[in-house]
Amino acid sequence: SSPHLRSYEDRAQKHNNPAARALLYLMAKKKTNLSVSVDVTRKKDFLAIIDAVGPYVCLIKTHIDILEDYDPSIIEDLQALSNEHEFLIFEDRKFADIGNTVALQYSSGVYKIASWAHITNAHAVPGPSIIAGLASVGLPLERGLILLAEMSSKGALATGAYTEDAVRMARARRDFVVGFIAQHRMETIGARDTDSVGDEDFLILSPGVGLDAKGDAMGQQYRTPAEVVTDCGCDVIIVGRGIIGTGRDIDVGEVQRQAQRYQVAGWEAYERRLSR
Ligand code: 5FU
Repeated sequence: SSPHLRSYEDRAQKHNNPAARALLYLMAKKKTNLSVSVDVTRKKDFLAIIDAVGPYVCLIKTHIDILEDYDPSIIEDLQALSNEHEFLIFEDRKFADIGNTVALQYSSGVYKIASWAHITNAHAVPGPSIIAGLASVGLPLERGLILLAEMSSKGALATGAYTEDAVRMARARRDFVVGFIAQHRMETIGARDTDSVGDEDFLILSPGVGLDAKGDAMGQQYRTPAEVVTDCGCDVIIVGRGIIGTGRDIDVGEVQRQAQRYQVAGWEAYERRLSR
């Protein structure tokens, strides 16, 4: 049956990729399908938010390059919080170049993403070579890759045949590609032969989730956890401003309350989906 009708626990036991297995295991253990997107520019806020939401999330999503006061000690602090609160780390890097270049961007430079991010993501636009390039770095480190099959923003070009081709690219590299950024499940997409799909288990990570707002002034579009998880069968809800707010000053107590609220909403939506 389609993976979204099975429990996270069951899927954890059967998944072949270590990062996906660890994520599904944590989701079941902590009863959370929430990923918080920590889109702030100051180290102090970044770490305070992660410490506050840590107990409620399975995955912390970062844009490491927006930190203004980045230094390598931030990664050590992030890893300590990841161990303390038990969450994985997803750098939302959206790689989009030829294989050789993305391998360098992933392994090297200022951020050395592969050394600390359990999961990262890539656009499908360069074709299969982008997966080969990232896999050359990530597979030996037991990392997982998410492909962007759809986007949450208004007018996104990743639709139709593009989305289908992204799914085909992923199917050819199931050792490393563990899922999609998407708004729906992808199993029903494209030509499928029973052999290749039998044990296919792609995680669907969905950004564009909010309980209060419907969108922002720059084309973001929000759906509720119930729409995303129960109705559309997605596995992980990614929430940024719905939890961390939109102001410059961070209210850590409020951030924690919102994280708890989204955790409950996401988990209830998952339980409803399984009981259908
Ligand atoms: F791939 C995508 C996408 O399609 N939509 C997104 O919003 C990624 N995102 C990211 O999720 C985006 O870069 C933000 O980091 C986050 C959503 O933040 P929000 O504050 O919940 O809108």
